[in-house]
Amino acid sequence: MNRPARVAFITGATGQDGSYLAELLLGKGYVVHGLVAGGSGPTNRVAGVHYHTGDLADGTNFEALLWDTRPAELYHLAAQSHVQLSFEIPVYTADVTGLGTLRWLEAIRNHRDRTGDNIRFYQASSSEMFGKVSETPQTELTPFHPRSPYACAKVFAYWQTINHREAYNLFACNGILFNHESPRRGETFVTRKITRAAARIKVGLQQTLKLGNLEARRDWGFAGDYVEAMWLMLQQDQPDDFVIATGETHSVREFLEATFNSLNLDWQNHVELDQQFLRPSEVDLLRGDASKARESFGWTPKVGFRDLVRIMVEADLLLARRELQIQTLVPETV
Ligand code: G4F
Repeated sequence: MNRPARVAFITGATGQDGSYLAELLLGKGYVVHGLVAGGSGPTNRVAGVHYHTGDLADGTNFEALLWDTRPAELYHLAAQSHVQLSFEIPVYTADVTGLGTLRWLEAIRNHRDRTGDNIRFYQASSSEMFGKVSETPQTELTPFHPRSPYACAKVFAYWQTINHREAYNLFACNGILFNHESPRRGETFVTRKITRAAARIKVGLQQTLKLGNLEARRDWGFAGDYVEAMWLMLQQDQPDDFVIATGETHSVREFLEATFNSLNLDWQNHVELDQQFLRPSEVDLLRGDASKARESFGWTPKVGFRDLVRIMVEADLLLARRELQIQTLVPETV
């Protein structure tokens, strides 16, 4: 007899991580449900996923969604995830990114009381929580010193996840993920902003790229590798918290150089520094140590820094060429 398929629920299902995770889970035979915010467009939709509408700032339909879909695993990836934007809308960020997590944890707890279902919960915690770092590399034991409203909200959500584990015995895990990128990354994040602009410059669609702090250092991995770690975390016997990182750090300037060099362009001819992209308080250096994840469930990153740049540049070059073709076919009307 065939075993019934496992059911997973992903919040932020049409985001970069949500779409890679949905593909991974569908490939493993899961039935996948995804939450998307009411106003969000059809970014990164994956065929085969059942999408539902919901809002982290509301939460009134979360229990009904659990009742209707009966997931075994819930991956909470949705958030107001842009660090710089969080300085402009701090209260909204705290509500969505911080309280939004608590709304899901409470829905899962109430659902268990009603049904007996023990839904496994994954919280998308962030290396931004380390902020002004007190040691390098950062591990699960490194103290947090958040440097933005976004990071403060993520620290709240991190501890709330642990509190639900300890107080109510929920199977709840924090994945402390360092920056992870891909061709599906939003265009306002620095890596994608760079690869997208460099490709457009290459084909003549753009001349300049405005950036902020080039000296910030990040531990950049490939999003496709990182969603596998999320799944592995929820397959363990005990819930726990894990750092997911490559162990390498590079500056924004290095990412810029690698991108422009790969297209035979000199970034210095195109990049302008623009104060509006500087943050009131910055995270200068992130480099993670993912030894615990490696030792616990064998996770290691497959895509390195140079390959990540190459993958993103190739995808954005295709996009830029297509954009150019459309502009040539449809001349601007006056
Ligand atoms: O690409 P970023 O905006 O990513 P950031 O702030 O590190 O946050 C990302 O990674 C976190 C994981 O550590 C996630 F939790 C979070 O949700 C998000 O996905 O900026 C990276 C660095 C910063 O130091 C920033 O100051 O790039 C610098 N930067 C320089 N010029 C810029 C720009 N960042 C952006 N977004 N745009 C610029 O023009």
